Amino acid sequence: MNPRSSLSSDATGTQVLGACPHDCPDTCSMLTTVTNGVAIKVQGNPAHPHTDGALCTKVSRYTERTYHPDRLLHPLKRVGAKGAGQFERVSWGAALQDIAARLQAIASRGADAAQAILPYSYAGTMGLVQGESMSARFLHKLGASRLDRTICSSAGGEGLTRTLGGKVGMRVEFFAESRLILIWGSNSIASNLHFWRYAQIAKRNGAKLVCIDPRKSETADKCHEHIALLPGTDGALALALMHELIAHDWLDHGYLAHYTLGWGLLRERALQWAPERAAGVCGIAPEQIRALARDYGACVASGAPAAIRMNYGMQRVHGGGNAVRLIACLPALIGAWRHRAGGVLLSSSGAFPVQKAALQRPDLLAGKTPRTLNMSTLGDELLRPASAAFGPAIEALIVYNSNPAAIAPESVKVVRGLTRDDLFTVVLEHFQTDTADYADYVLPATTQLEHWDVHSSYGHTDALLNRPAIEPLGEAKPNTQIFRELAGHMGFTDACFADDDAALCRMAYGDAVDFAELLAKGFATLPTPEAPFAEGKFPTPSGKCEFFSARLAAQGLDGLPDHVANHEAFNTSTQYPLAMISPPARNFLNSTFANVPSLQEMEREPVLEMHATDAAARAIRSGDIVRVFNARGEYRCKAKVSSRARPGVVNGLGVWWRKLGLSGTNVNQLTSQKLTDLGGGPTFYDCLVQVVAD
Ligand SMILES: Nc1nc2c(c(=O)[nH]1)N[C@H]1C(S)=C(S)[C@@H](COP(=O)(O)OP(=O)(O)OC[C@H]3O[C@@H](n4cnc5c(=O)[nH]c(N)nc54)[C@H](O)[C@@H]3O)O[C@H]1N2
Ligand SMILES: Nc1nc2c(c(=O)[nH]1)N[C@H]1C(S)=C(S)[C@@H](COP(=O)(O)OP(=O)(O)OC[C@H]3O[C@@H](n4cnc5c(=O)[nH]c(N)nc54)[C@H](O)[C@@H]3O)O[C@H]1N2
Ligand SMILES: [Mo]
Repeated sequence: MNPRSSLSSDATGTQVLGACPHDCPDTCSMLTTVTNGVAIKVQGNPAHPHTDGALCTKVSRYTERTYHPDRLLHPLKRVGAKGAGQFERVSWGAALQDIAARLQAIASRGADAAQAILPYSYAGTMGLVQGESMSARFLHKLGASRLDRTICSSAGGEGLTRTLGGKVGMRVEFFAESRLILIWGSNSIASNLHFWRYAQIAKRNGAKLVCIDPRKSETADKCHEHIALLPGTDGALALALMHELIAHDWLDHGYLAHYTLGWGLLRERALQWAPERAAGVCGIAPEQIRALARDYGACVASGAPAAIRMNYGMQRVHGGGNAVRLIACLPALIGAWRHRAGGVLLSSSGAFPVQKAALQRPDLLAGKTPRTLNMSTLGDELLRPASAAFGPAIEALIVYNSNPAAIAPESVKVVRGLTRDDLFTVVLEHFQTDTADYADYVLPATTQLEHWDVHSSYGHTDALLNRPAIEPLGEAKPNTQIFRELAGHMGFTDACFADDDAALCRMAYGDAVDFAELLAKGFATLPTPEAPFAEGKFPTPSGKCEFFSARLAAQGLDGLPDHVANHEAFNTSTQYPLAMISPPARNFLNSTFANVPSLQEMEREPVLEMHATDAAARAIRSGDIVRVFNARGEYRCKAKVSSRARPGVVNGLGVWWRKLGLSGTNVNQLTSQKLTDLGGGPTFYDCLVQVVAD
């Protein structure tokens, strides 16, 4: 394949077709302009309907990030103490030889000994090839511990799957035709901009937009209504909405009878949730609940399509899985699915025919069944001693596409684990992140402008291809190549370790997507139905929308969804009387871009948004340095007295690199490793704190 098959070439340069690699529902089609081998500009592809020629502010700085003076360009070996960040340059050969020898020494101790090696990766790139392909083959062959990749979406994913049957829902473009849009736990303007474009078309055509979010976000500013509920109370709100729909008979009885399972049971439960009861739990006025139910219920009589855009913000709490189940039930009550512009969308990723086994080759396990560890409890896992139940203590950690020191909960324990002198840590990175500071070896990886990849999306239903636009910088190599060469040093001779990236790109979808189309256009639209559940046909075991899940009941769990209170439920009379949420800062992507000067300038510094009454009660003014603390740790940052915060809730916008913060910490110094009700997810937004002036 010719990498730089040019769209157009003229005096200003060649344009190369690519895909934005970041963890975002939008998965934009990207054009990179290259002059004399240098990428001078990235822009949104005007030919891709969802991207519509526009990138977000942060990704429009992708060349600034790629050519950042701090880019890692050579392999590095630790020479100072763990975490001191002192390294010396070494050759690739020496680094890989030594890493292979260290891993071999662990693996050769016995049958299951390689379980002492743990990979840690997430979606630094969402690419199917630079994500889990060659890396997974390597780890399978090695017999390393497996990683349960729960850090973002597993509670919601499980809730959605138990109710609708998969990570499926409305097609995003049809939100433009909706008449009522509930934006639920999503700051779309910051984190799903290309959905927001469709919502704005609907708004201009007279649709009503309602934002359900504890924070008065940039998106809440632009909606007609904002319901500022307490974090982790969405399930109670959804139940009270059902209560009102039932009480006023704003129901599509035909839809309920034909296409749902367990209505009688759900009805009984919802009738226990009068608006007054839910309002007490949610910290809002009962009238707000009644008004929302009226708007939603009115769509039954009028036939107007009502749509819900959930995002993962609302499932980072104890009851996140159940809350998603309850919200995913709502469209069936009013028959919203009958219309292509009605229903719900949390994730569209289930629509993609990814050939996971071909990419990842689980057959290389050859009968081995290594344990699986949850990435959301990394701190505990790193500190756990060997035992019969756990198996060997973790002795080696291989990190790629992730920055766990910054993004994993309860960083005090994560950092204590990473500091262990008897832990051997390898980090594949673009930059010397907080995590890379604790590495024994840091290996320079290529960026999206320097490698091949294929992408799916969790916000639309187009597959994308990324071509390399420029040669790798310095000695950087794609993740795939690093694992390929490491396999060689380990003496792994299976033919699949010789597959090149072009071959992996073709394998990602096999025959299910026309690869020639991907090569020519950069994207290919999947053939998905316009109104997927207009006549039921849910991909659940029963084929119906499952209010009652026999599969969950069989696991001994509640077959019906319910409101599940936070682990750290809001209570003003406790030692930690404020609930802290830590949603993304608009110009960062998780911890990525936190070191890019032009974006840092926009976000300025880590802040904690506080409501005026909470600030006044503590004699805190905007600009004061505050200590935010709980039993797990302490974090210092600047207070910002702001109407974006509701009383009782403080917003610590994330995720900053620890070393760029005031005392070398960030918000995850305070978050806990407690897990969600379903899916074993993290509970970043279920976190009580106290705040005092420093
Ligand atoms: N600019 C930017 N875009 C991003 C990201 C980023 O870091 N920056 N992250 C990407 C990633 S990894 C993901 S997973 C996606 C989705 O990312 P999400 O983290 O879901 O981000 P948002 O869509 O902004 O939704 C977060 C919103 O949920 C609100 N929220 C917090 N707790 C609750 C709650 O209990 N109930 C309700 N109803 N709302 C709550 C927050 O105040 C916030 O406004 O976005 C991606 N896009
Ligand atoms: N307090 C709090 N914590 C959170 C969240 C929150 O809202 N609040 N959000 C959570 C969520 S939703 C998520 S998804 C996680 C995200 O956590 P992570 O997946 O760790 O995401 P990032 O922090 O963006 O770190 C990704 C790293 O991958 C690197 N990278 C990118 N591309 C490549 C590549 O091709 N090769 C290699 N080797 N490296 C690459 C980047 O340089 C970057 O340092 O964070 C979670 N943590
Ligand atoms: Mo995420």
